[in-house]
Amino acid sequence: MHSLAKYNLISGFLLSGWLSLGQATDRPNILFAIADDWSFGHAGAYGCDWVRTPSFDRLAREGILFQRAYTPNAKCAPSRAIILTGRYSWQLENAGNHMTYFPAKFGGWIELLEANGYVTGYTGKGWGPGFAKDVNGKTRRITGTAWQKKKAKPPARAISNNNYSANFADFLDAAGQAVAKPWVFWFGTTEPHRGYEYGVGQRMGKKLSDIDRVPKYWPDNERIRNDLLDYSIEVEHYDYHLGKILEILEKSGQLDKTLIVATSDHGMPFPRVKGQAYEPSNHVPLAIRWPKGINGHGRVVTDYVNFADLAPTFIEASGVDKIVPIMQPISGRSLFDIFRSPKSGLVNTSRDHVLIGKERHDIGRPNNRGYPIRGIVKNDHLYLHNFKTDRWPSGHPNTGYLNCDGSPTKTSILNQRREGTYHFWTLNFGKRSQEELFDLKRDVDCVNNLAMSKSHANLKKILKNQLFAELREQGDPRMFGKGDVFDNYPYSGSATDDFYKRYTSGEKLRAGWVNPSDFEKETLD
Ligand SMILES: [Ca+2]
Repeated sequence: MHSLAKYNLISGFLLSGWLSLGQATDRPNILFAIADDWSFGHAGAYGCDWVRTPSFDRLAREGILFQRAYTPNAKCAPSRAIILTGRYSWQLENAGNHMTYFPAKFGGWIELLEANGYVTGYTGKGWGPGFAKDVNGKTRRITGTAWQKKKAKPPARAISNNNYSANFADFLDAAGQAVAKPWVFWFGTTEPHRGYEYGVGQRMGKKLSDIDRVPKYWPDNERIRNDLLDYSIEVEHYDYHLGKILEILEKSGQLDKTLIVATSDHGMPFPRVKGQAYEPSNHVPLAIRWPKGINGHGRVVTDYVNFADLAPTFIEASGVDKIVPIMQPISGRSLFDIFRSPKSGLVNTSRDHVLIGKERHDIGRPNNRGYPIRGIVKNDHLYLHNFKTDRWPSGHPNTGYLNCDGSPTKTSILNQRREGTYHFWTLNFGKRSQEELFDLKRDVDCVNNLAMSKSHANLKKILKNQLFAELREQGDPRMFGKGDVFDNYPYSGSATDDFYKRYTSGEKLRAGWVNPSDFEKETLD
């Protein structure tokens, strides 16, 4: 369906569902399980051996596994804002940025469901980093009421002591007091976000040789393989608590009347993945279990779906038919067509592409600027348009490439350049040409740019035209010469505002997510 048409369709009233969910007693509970920085493919259900995810695999086996689910924006705050509002990040004003102020006018589906009789709660990480306040300046409960009291000794240093599943149990007990009310719970781990305990993967019995392949954009060495194993331990921590939560639901008899969505906000916190717009950046794991609402089980679906589709799905499941005045018009499409179909593979031929993009993530470029990109993934090709090619894609070298979390992998690549080997540094941190085109079937790592290939000229033109036409329909300021608005929104972190100017004029500033050695002393170009 044309995006403008679906915009109108969902703006005031949602289509009534295939299921008869009109009565309050039919309304499912909703569990939204979101890891922080977990990449597509790193789950048993996707054929991965070195990251063990039995709980996620169970959801896939008893529900639907999605092979082509994407976040339109691969950074925590904008990705989560898309999930909450059903709008693309370029339709969310300052909420399209990272470390920002969430405009009060963009209500989310959890607030909508709460206003319509749901009990809502979350544990761990909800939306952020940034501030979300209502029109009166009061902090919004944008992912519900916080349940954070229960703590547990973490299995490794740098893993949170939040006992996520125990906090869910507390929530469920309290929700049980609210007789006959359905609930929404946002289970958001801070794993596998960095930092990691170096070497914990090997300490827990994994081997460097367990990793089947290292992507072509990183060197393959011991340090990086350790970094990958340490990441896997953190993914497994998310999966462990997901499993505990499924047990709690099963014991309470609520498992089958709960719509469960398990995913991650974007790809892993490694160079060229998180914060960028390549295939591994935006492609996310997604499994959905809901026996009462999904036709069949164990289905593997290859339709292109994206995070803007989640809000309308949850709203349709809840039976709420009016999103105004809480929410603004939704751009995504409810997944109910996929739920009700018995098919695996491609279910709906009109779900043939997704749009991705980004504006300002993090800090540290001159004049608080971001790195704007828009892109489209269609038929296993990715077209990217970089709007400001004079800027540094992963952040300015002199301020530590602040859109890339500090890590053994990052240090390894930065040190290679300092020792005279530029190949990996160029791929991960170097400037880019305006257009990039990748054949994802042959080049999932996106290292072979086909944008200048004559035989791909026509395909590039078609993808660019479709991308820009849809963005114009969606009102993207970047399409109307007004994209710099994203660089001018205030930062929510005043301590690091105007970082570049202050740091380069000698002020002692800290940015805890990078290493001191990430800051280049010399001027690079
Ligand atoms: Ca994240």
